Amino acid sequence: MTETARLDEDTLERFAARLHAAEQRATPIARLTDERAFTLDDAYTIQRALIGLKKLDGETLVGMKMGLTSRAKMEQMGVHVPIYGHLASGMVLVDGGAVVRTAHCHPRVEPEVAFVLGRRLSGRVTTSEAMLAVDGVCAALEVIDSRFANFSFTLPDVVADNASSSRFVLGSTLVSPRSVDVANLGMVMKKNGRVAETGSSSAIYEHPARSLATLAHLLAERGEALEAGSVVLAGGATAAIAVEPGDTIELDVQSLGRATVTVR
Ligand code: OOG
Ligand code: MG
Repeated sequence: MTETARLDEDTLERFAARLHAAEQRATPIARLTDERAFTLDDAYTIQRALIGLKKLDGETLVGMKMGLTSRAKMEQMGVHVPIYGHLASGMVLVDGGAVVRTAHCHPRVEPEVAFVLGRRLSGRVTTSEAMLAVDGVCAALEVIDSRFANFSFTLPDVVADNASSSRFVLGSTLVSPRSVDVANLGMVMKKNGRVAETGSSSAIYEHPARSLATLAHLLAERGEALEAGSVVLAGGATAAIAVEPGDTIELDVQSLGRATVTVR
């Protein structure tokens, strides 16, 4: 197999701008890899350039997310490597808040567990060291939206597209990690009052804290860290579900409480 060539500066910026425009217009585009193959490292460089464009729009960084950390998500998307993405201020929805369908290409919702960090977390930490940096744990719903047509992508595409990040809701109750063991909590996601998906927090990379520790490792490879106060989404525990205007999605996580999002 021949080695994939590095992208030049112009192409990196052009790809980031194309993703940014697709998101702003809520209009899907062809996969970037259809035009040029690129490495995972270049994909993360495009992701950072995309976040740079969001910052120019006035957004700030509020945290990070892990993605493709559960078997259900890997199977659904056909990509079997955990990835990470950036969470920006424009992605925050209040609990019970509404997603505007027309602002997205093809939104889907997935059940997650989120951490709020009390202090900085960096480097090759163990799962228990990672948990020591956590101040609060809560139920979370992530609204993902691929900027690629048919929600179809390869690993470098989805990384460049900021891991399909779009919106997220944190449950109103923040629980101390000292008072609950997050290893194996039951999770039930309902759509319009009916059970849509059920699972366990153990599906998230075997343990949500392992997902957090892995995120710290991955960031350290690029000389970065998780800052105090950051929100971290550990990853979807089940497959994501498509949503349409009028839908209400509720997630209950055992011992953590509920998070709700509506679509209009
Ligand atoms: C990629 C994002 C995956 C998760 O929690 O697994 C993700 C996608 O499914 O489009 O956020
Ligand atoms: Mg997710």
